[in-house]
Amino acid sequence: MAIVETEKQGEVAVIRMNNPPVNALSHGLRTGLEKAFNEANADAGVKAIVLTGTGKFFSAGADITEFRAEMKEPYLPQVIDRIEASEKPVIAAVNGTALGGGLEVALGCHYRVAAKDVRQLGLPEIKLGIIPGAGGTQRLPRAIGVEKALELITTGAFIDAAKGAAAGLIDKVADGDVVAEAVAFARAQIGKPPRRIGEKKIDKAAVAAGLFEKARAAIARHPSGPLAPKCAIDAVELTLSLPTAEGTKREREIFREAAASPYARALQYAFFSERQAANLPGIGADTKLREVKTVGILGAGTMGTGITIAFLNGGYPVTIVETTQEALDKGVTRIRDTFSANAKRGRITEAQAADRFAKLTPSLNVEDFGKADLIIEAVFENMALKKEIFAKLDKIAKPGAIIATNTSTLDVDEIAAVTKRPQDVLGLHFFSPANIMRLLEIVRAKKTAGDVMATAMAIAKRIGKVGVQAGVCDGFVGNRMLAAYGGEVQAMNLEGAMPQDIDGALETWGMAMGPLAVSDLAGLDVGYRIRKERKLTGEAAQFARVPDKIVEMGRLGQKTGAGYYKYDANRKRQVDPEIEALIRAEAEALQIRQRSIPAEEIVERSLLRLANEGAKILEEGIALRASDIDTMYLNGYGFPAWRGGPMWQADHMGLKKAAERIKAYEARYGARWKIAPLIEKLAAEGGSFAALDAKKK
Ligand code: 3H9
Repeated sequence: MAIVETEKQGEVAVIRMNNPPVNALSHGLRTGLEKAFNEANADAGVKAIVLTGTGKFFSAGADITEFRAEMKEPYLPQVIDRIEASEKPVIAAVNGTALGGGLEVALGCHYRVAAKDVRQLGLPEIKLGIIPGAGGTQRLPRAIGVEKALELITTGAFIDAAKGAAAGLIDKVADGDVVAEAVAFARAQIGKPPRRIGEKKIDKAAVAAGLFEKARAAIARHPSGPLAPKCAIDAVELTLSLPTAEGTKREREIFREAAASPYARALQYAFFSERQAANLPGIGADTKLREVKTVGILGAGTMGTGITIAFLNGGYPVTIVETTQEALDKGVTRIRDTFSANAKRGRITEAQAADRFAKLTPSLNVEDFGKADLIIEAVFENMALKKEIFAKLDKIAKPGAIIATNTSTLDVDEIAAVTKRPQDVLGLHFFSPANIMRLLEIVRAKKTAGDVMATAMAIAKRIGKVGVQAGVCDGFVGNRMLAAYGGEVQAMNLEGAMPQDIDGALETWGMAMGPLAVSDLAGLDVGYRIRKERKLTGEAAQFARVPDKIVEMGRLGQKTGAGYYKYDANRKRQVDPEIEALIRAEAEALQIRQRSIPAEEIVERSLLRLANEGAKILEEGIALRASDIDTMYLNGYGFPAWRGGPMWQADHMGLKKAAERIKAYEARYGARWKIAPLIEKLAAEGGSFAALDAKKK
């Protein structure tokens, strides 16, 4: 089938877009559409036009891969203006997802008939650091009202066909064949003047006073960064003063400004990186996945219950096993409470909550895992215990079952080695709270089979996680980098940057939460226990002094009302002079002269320690790509997507400069700043992590 095809059904021309996988509005598709509309408009036998897509997609919008180069004519706004200008009625038969430019095309049509099961209608450009650039900011407010449009455009949220109809975006929801119903709709419009959204006047009186001021005040820490949300609000506001043609022209200029920003490039890099992470070398689309219908989870603590909820949300029946009735009951109650809270907040319906909870089987008998296709061990971090469990699971699990450990630190090879089927064993490292955090580190042990990795990747997608492969080493990818960064944070503490200085600098830069505030949230006792087991020496022991003392003061973080900060009843953090005094005293004992560290240095040292460790991880083959590392940091560590990730940041500083800065810190601080040979090599060659990744494709 050609990229655009026209089929005549009597007096109605049905134009179909066919550009798999998502009907992105590439140059080819735009050219095809322009031609098809010109022909249909010129054909005296055609009295009305229906525009539709193929498969599950009407169109997912502009082809994002084309943003990297200069756009070629016909531009999308031109194509849409021509569609809207048509003298013959044009009806969009929205057969599936219509996003961004795809929805803008539908808004250029005179009417929209949508299939009942369409769930993704929206203008998500903001998530790519841009704004709708083909009239969306001008036509959507005219279609559904300024306030609702502003909300959809600044959040990038999707609505379904029913909500679209209620808002006035969709004229008819089709119960049956959407194209047939759109053709019937078109026939009824023949001879009537077209109804163009672009000609509609905005009812200014219906716009709440102060709407735009309020919107501007609400975007201070927007996930798309500082520019696109502001641009989006400015563009929508134009509808109050300009007619569509002029508003669209201005929208285009604002679109270009946002598109040229580093934030847009970072967000688009994040979009493609996330999808690239699912591609595992040597594992193609032809790899047969293992069938996973039922899941067993061992351990009903915080991790076990979080993981259970994630699988129940993904539609899997789960058997959860604990050793005591009390622990099991506690876990089951937590799961039930989470579903009811989600239902109360309107995130799921009561029926969905009941249905998901009904798929849970609590048990005290590990033998019940005999029927499970996937078993995940989520007990506490202790190698001897995990080995004992895996030896037992080896006897219980059916042949071909996948057996996973949720360890965040332990050697998965060593765990796999106690079984007679190491090829079926891998790490599935969820992040707490496991039902919410998107990252899933999929740890490939030496003997893990390819089909087990591919199956884990597919399962990650089904349960709404971003799966990224990691190899076996202490802390895998994410936590190993975090350890380096955490060490630097402690060093800066001792050097004179107080917790509020460090968290403040990094939060102003864009991190969701500074590292010390995160530690307080997670609980300081976890790290304390790990440090005590490891019997640290040298610099690591120095860096442990402040956090260890804080724990020994009984300050375990938010849960005890105090950690690096004090917390009030609403868990709002406050600077604590007692902690400042403790840090000063420790620095004095270590004979470290304190100074005030500028915010730029705090940010630079944090980022470069992350990237330097990331480069070592990449060179060792523990991570497959630099973009995989960034995907982990964006989805598991609160790194702002509009900043791309630590590896992206090093690339954009320029690896030559990054190498110089790392060496300068090495000269000042010694071995912990030893430069990663990969950075040194790439810097010397004028290379980048991005170029290195591209070679691997
Ligand atoms: C825009 O429209 C600007 C206009 O206002 C103005 C212009 C002037 N382009 O996610 P998936 C690829 S901006 C190119 O795995 P799903 C994707 O990379 C755009 N490629 O599937 C992947 O490739 P691969 C506004 C795209 O079913 C494959 O398609 N639109 C695009 O889980 C499958 O994707 C958006 O922001 C694209 N637009 O989810 C929508 N979209 O297989 C962005 C996808 O090689 N897209 N690809 O890895 C999405 O949100 C999801 O892809 C979607 C499907 C929900 C559509």
